[in-house]
Amino acid sequence: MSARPRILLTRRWTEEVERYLAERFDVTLNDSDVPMNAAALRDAMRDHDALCPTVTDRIDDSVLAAESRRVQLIGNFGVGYNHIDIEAAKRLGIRVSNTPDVLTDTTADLAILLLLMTTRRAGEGERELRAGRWTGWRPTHMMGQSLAGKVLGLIGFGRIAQATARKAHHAFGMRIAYNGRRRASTAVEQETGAEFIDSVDELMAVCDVVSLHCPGGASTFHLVNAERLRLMKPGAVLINTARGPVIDEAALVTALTGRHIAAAGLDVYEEEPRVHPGLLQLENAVLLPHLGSATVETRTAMGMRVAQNLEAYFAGAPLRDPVV
Ligand code: 8YV
Repeated sequence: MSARPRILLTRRWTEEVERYLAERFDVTLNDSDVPMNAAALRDAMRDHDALCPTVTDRIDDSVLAAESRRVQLIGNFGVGYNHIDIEAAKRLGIRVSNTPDVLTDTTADLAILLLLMTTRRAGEGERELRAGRWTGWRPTHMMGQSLAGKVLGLIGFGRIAQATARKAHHAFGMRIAYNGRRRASTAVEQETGAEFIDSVDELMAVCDVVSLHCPGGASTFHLVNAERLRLMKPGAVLINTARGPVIDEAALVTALTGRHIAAAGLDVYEEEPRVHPGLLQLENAVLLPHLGSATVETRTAMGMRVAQNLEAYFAGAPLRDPVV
């Protein structure tokens, strides 16, 4: 009989991490790699010591409070945990961990990719060329916007926002403004070139590009709504690598259709994997399929970070990345 803790990964992880975990735990894999429904998640809660979900799993009260629950730890694969009912976990005494740090630069790189693709109209250009519509070079062809001296405004100023600020400021000469729950230290402000603006409305109104880096969940639902989109400068750009529901997608479609703002670069959506049909029609929307942390190195590092939390927990040591 094996005394090894039983753990379940709700999706397939990189081979390296699956092998590492299999050497240390009794691992259940979801071979189909299709998201598990609530009933299957509840069953898993009864048969395992730890459950390792991703953003595609809804770990709500009904799952956490499964009858005859055995799971003691939710080892989330990802830094964001708005898909887990944290209050219910607290109430039930279930521990939750996440994977900060290891995806910071990779996700910031993707924000920069969207910043460049939107301001230089890269998606539009590629579509034109592939469709055989490119008639050749001309001085006024598909002109975008330069970045040097422009103001990048960050909503939320955690690790990923700070890394995005550093790259935009030092590599592209952008000026940086931010709004967050609290003001960063003077050292961080100096190093990232960032200036604190104490209202979201003001930040929306003064920036050339606004990039979202706040957590998801009820407190940020539709933070960027029709009124806030109207506050943006004509010709401004909106980037979202945080969580889809932070933006009212229908209102964004209206703002982009009327060209009040020049473009949006999105990696996340209100109801993934569904994308608002209005967005799909727009040349000035760059749309990626939630690829923020999707590099081999980072996805392996995220899995290893979950492994470290599992190992600590089952050794009776403090969690490396406790959420609860
Ligand atoms: C992940 C993310 O791809 O870590 C996060 O919060 O959004 C992404 O990097 C995904 O959430 C993994 O569950």
